[in-house]
Amino acid sequence: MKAGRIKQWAAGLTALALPVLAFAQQHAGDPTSPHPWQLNMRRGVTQISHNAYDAHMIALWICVGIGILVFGAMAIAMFKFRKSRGAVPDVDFTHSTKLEVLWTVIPIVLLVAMAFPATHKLINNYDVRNSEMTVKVTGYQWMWKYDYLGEGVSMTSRLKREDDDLRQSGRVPTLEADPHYLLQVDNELVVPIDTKIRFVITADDVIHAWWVPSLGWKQDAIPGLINEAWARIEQPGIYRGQCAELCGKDHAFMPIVVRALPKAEYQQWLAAQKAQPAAAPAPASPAGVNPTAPAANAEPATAAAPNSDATTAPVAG
Ligand SMILES: [Cu+2]
Repeated sequence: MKAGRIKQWAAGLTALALPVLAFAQQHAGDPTSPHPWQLNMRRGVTQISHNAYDAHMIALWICVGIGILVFGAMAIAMFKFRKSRGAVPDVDFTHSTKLEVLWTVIPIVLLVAMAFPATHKLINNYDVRNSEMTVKVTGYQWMWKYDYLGEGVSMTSRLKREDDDLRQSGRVPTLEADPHYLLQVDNELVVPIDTKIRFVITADDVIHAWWVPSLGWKQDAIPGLINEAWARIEQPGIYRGQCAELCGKDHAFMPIVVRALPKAEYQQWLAAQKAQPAAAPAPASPAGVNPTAPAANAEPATAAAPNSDATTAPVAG
């Protein structure tokens, strides 16, 4: 009986300690990509993602405080005033006005205190003014099309051939052999860092959603509607994401890969794209959209990138 109770207490305390683990993980590993047993959000590489992370941490710690108070009070009440100690219930007690006012006012104050910074950050998320470039993202069943507006550069981006073959082969992929299984594409979205990029997002058939966690947002791609979002990426690297709206049988197989390059390298890449003979960028024929140039120029950023993977770059052929 006694041993069982100790076990219960141990389990309870372990559960309470989980947020501490999450806190400890804040500074562990790569902040831009997930790792096994990660409990907490990643911090990401844009101001928007940092805002989301900060708002999440504030709310988490307030919840931890409330949890300790509430479960602590319950534990004390159950332990100190238990029947075996001869505790007698107070049958005359009905309510306490003071307490009721207190436990109404405190949550209101907490909610308002959290709502103010959260609203401020949310408004900032949708402020696409003063963008330096615009990328149009169009969702298709089952790939993405990227148009660099005003540059005359377009490409489609679909699941990397090797991953597609692997998923249909019946072979079981492993983390060691295929670290980015189903998160690799033929043509990556190449963008510059330290640049306010406006994304206009739509779809051509059904509703999709463009989601790269490290950028800090997720935006629906809806046929006949243009949604906006923006990002200013702080460090070069490869950031992976996925379609986040169930869009049909291959919903799980339309990943997103963003390759952020230093400005000069991005300009080189863009120039190389423009120099390409105008291959018709029809979504039906992604093979015609120069897979060699981005890979070749992107190579230097791979070396500098914190979460780089050299295997992704040379997709050519
Ligand atoms: Cu989709």
